[in-house]
Amino acid sequence: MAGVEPEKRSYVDLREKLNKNSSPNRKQLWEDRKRKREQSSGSYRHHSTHDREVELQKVHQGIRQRVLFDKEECEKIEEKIDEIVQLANEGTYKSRTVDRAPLRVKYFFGEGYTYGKQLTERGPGQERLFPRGEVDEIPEWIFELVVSPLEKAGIVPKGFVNSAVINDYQPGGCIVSHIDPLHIFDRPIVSCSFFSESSLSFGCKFSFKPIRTSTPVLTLPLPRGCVTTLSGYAADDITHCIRPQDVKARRAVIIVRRVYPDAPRLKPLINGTKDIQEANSDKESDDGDEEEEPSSAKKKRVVLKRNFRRPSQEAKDNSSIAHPEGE
Ligand SMILES: O=C(O)CCC(=O)C(=O)O
Repeated sequence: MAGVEPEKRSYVDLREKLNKNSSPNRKQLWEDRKRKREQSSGSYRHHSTHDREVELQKVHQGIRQRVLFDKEECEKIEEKIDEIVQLANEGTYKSRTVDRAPLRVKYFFGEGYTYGKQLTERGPGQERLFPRGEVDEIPEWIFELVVSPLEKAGIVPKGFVNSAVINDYQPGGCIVSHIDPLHIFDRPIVSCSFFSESSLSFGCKFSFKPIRTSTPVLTLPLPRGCVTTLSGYAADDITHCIRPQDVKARRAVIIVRRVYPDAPRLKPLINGTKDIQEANSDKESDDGDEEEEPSSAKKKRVVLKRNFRRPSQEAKDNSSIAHPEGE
């Protein structure tokens, strides 16, 4: 069973899985997983107790947890997070670095990508990295205070991390159910929790207005200073989320990941044109569970959608670009 495990936990098994996951045929893997998810029809209500237990076991097998940062280390990292918040409020960062929603702000470093309602063609497999240089570099302190301890503990191989995201949640903030895009991010997905305890829920459906969540398959405590890694079934075959009721006080997470070198990327704007064409268009068509990302302002989404519209689609689709909340 997953839970916070003792200090000296070995991560060797994760690295083995990691090697398996770097095989070139990720598209095939994605399609197989999609088929499996469709077979189980996404409804946990109709599963037998046995099915639920089997699934729960598979989720637990893909989770490792360990309290890696002590109180002093947490305080130091939390001060640095506060500095990031201040720099963002002063307008220091590139626009793609900061993504604001009402009770949650995301800061992307190293790499950023289109997701949720920023996408014209919505759904898993459609996510694209922003052109190189459109988000700020990973701050040095993240390497020193977070990545280096993770490497020393054997949680990630040296040089693995090329992307860091900080989510800063206010009470009631959330991240809707999603799977971190398989065509963009290697496994494991590593997250480090700060400021206060929260919980990560698996296999939970969101509905909106008012926001509601179904009963999760698993709700995993995330204490302050705890590192959680997701791989295998827990990362690839079941969605995870942070429910609003599980953020009772300000909480932040630093998610460190490896972006594949060949992950599909948007081309930079040329001559100020608003159309962004996609690089690696042969990598489209992956599919899977949906990320149901609620967004801060519909207005902002509309602008983004226009920006990501491809010329071929512009001709086909002149209809409304607003989508209902919550997919
Ligand atoms: O807040 C967390 O611990 C998880 C966040 C997450 O899954 C994400 O931002 O993709």
